[in-house]
Amino acid sequence: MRLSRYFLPVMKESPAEAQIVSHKLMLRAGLVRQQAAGIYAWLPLGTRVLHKIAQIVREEQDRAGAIELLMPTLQSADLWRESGRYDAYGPEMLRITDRHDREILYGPTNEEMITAIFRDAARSYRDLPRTLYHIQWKFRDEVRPRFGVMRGREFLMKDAYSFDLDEQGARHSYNRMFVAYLRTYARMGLRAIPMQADTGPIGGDLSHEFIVLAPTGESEVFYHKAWEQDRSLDVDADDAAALQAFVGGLTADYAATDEKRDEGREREAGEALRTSRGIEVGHIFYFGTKYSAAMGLKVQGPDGSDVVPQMGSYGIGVSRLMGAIIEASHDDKGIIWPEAVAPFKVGLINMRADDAACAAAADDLYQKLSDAGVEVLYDDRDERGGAKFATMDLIGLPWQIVIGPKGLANGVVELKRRATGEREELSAEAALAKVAGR
Ligand code: 5CA
Repeated sequence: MRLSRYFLPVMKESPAEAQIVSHKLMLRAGLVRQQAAGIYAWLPLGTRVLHKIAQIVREEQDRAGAIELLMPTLQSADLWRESGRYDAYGPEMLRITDRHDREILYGPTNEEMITAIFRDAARSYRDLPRTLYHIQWKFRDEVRPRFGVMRGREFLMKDAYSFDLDEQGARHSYNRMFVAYLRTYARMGLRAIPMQADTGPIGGDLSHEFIVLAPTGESEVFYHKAWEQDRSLDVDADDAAALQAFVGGLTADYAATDEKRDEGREREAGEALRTSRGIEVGHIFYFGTKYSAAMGLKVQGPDGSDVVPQMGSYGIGVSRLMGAIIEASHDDKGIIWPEAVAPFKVGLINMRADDAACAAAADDLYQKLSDAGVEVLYDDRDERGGAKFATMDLIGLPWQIVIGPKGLANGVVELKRRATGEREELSAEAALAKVAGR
């Protein structure tokens, strides 16, 4: 992509309305623009990152055996009356009336709808177990939307729902998601700690929040320092007993949100107890038959009698993750994208757009990078070098390649790693080979 033809409105100054660094950087780097309180437009660069985050989430859901579908954002009020949550959900639910005076709502979550879809199709125990998921916009009329996309009113969520024949099966589905979540966050360069958590309006008694530690996080959390190390996620997820033992081993180390603190376990942890603030990037729930029983979902069991499926639900804050990644990975110049979610892999800078030799060399390298399948943003604008460097550092692409007249005379370009600031001079071919990973 040529920057001269792209849409990248960056801001030099920190916008006054933003309190935390990720919100400031998302506005400055041209990722989002606020349209109303807690409602954002995703600009082209932000859209690319959002898609990459969603794709990693999708790949790990698929790997865990979950099946993707897509449910609508708008739902009928009657559906929610079946579970009894229409009145219980309160003012966070955005309620709308259509032209026929029918009550609808913008979905804050999808337990009711998926239960109805499954109920109308599932007949026997052979239709179980299944886990279905979608990646769809949600709306919650939060009292205090804040921190940009961290606590929005409209936000993108991955929500999965599992249906099992019995409690043992449901725990296996839960454990599969548990490990899939840790893998998902690790691929984005994040360490998320699973913490015992409250279930709130979703319900149930087993629940974990996945928390990324950050001083600006909204939750206060408590954990054993063992969680500060990377952990192996190498386990056979098809082997229910092995998986149960693995998750049991992980959760042997204490970690809890404020609502679920356990004095006994904190005493046990002693000196190793840590306290911090954190960002909730995911939340998983096992709630048994709460929705299946209320909504009349049942299937015929192996012995011919009716079975009410056991359910769980599993959320990831896809749009919130963008804020969390930036909180975890930035410096005073701007964002430092982990390669897996970077909007482009390489920023190519021509220092002198008015110099024919520089322009020809930069055009040539741009073509070769594109041909090699490397995602590249090419700053071909007629601007000062200093402004180009500042923009590239601000938007945080993992690699920068700089072409200038002096280097060109010596047959070299400059390759810079954004994360470390490390620079080297090498031939254009060598730079191409290095960023293309061959
Ligand atoms: N139905 C369940 C799981 S599918 C559910 O809705 N869980 S939740 O309420 O915990 O939301 C799941 C995730 O969405 C949260 O962990 C959080 O990462 C994200 N999330 C929730 N509210 C917001 C919000 N207002 N803005 C941005 N992300 C949010």
